[in-house]
Amino acid sequence: MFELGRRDFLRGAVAAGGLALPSLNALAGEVATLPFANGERPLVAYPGKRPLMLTTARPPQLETPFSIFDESVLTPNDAFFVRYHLADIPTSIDPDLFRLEVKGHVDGAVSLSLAELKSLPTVDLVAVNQCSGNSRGFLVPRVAGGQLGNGAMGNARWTGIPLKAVLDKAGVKPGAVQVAFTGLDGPVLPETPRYAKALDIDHARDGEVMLAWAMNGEDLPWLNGYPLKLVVPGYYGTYWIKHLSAITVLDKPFDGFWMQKAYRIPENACACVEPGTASAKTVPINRLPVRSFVTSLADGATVAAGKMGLRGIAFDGGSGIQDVAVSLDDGRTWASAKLGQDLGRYSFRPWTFEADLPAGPHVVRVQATATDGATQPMEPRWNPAGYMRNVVETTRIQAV
Ligand SMILES: Nc1nc2c(c(=O)[nH]1)N[C@H]1C(S)=C(S)[C@@H](COP(=O)(O)O)O[C@H]1N2
Ligand SMILES: [Mo]
Repeated sequence: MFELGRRDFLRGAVAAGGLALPSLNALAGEVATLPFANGERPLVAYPGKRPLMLTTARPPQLETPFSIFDESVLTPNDAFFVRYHLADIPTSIDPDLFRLEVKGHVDGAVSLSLAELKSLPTVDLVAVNQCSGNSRGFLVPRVAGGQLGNGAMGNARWTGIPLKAVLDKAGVKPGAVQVAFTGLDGPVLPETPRYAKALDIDHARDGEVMLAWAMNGEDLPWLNGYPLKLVVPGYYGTYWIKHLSAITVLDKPFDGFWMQKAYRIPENACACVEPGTASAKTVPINRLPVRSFVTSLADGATVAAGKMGLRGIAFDGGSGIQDVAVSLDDGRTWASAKLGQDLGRYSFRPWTFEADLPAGPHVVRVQATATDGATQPMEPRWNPAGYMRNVVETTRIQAV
C-alpha cells in the first residue's frame, strides 16, 4: 500500500546542481575534540558547507562546532549540521523535472513541480531543527549511535508553503489517520527499509507543518534536503524529511520501521529509565524538551576576572521561553538572564547575563523555563537510545 517516491528524475541527463562528496584522504588533518572519550572529529568541508565535524562519512553526518551558536541566532546554512541514515543519497536532481507526489487516501493523487509549489501562497517561520541524538556522546553509561556533542541542532528561517495546502489540493478522504513522507535517498542494500516517517492527520493539517524550499533566504543546501524539506516546527529533526518527494495519506497508522522500531522513547513523563536498563513501553519521539546553553564560554575556559557579559540561547518545542536562570556558583543561587530578540516560539531565544567574577574557579549553570512551565532537570536522564537530553548544562571556568 505504501509506495515509494519516484526516482526517475534523479537520473536525468541534466542536473542543475550536483553533489561531489569530498575524498576523505584530502583531509587537511584539522581535528576538533568533543569533551568525551573518543571525541576527536576531523573537520571536513562538504559541498555547500564550511569545515564541520565529521561523525560518519557514509552516510554523511556532520556536526556544527558549538562556537557557531555564539555568532548569530540563525545558524548559517554552510554551518548547519547534516544527518542521513542511508548511504545512497541523491547526487543530482533536476529542479525542472523534480515532482512532489501526494497520493494514497485522497480524492485524486497530484504530482507537483517546484514551480507549482512556489506559486502557492508562501509562509515563513523560524524554527529549531534538532536531532534526537543531539548530545548523545555525554550519556553515562554510554549508548550506541552517533556520538554527538551539542552541535546536532540549528535554527533557521524556513520559507515554503503549509503542508495543508498540498493535502487540500489532493483532497484528504474521510477516515485518513496519518500521513507518511519519504525522500529521494535510499538504502545501499535493498533489505534496508527506506527512510520514512509519519505524522497524525490533524498534525499534518495544522497549517504550521511546512514544505520548505528555502532556508535563511536561500535555496536549501544540498545536504539539508534540496530542493524540498518537510519542516515540523517543535518536533525533533527525525520528522523533517529531506529531498521530500512523496506524501502518502493513510487510512491506518504507518507501519514503517522508522516509526515502529526506531526513534522511540520510554512512555513516561521523563522519557527516561534507570541507566543501563531497557524501556518497557515506548512511543514515537515527538516534541523538543526545553534546553538552554551558554554560548560565550567554552567548558574549561580561562577568562579575565571582573565584569563580563555572558551570552547564550534557549529553546523548547514551541511554547516559547519564559525565563532563563543563570547560576555562577553551581546551582546554589540563581538570577534571571535578560531575554533577547524574539524570533518566534520555535526559534532559539538569545539571552545575556552580566556577571562579575572574582579570580578563581566558577561553575556556571543555566536553566530555562518554557512558557508551558516545563523546565530542565538538574541531573541528566538516560534512555537506551540517548534521546531527549536536556539536563541543566554545566560550564566550568577559571577566572584569573
Ligand atoms: N530524506 C531524509 N530525511 C531525513 C533524514 C534522512 O536520513 N533522510 N534524517 C532525519 C534526521 S534523523 C534528522 S536529525 C534531520 C537532520 O536534518 P539536516 O541534515 O538538514 O540537518 O533530517 C531528517 N530527515
Ligand atoms: Mo536525527
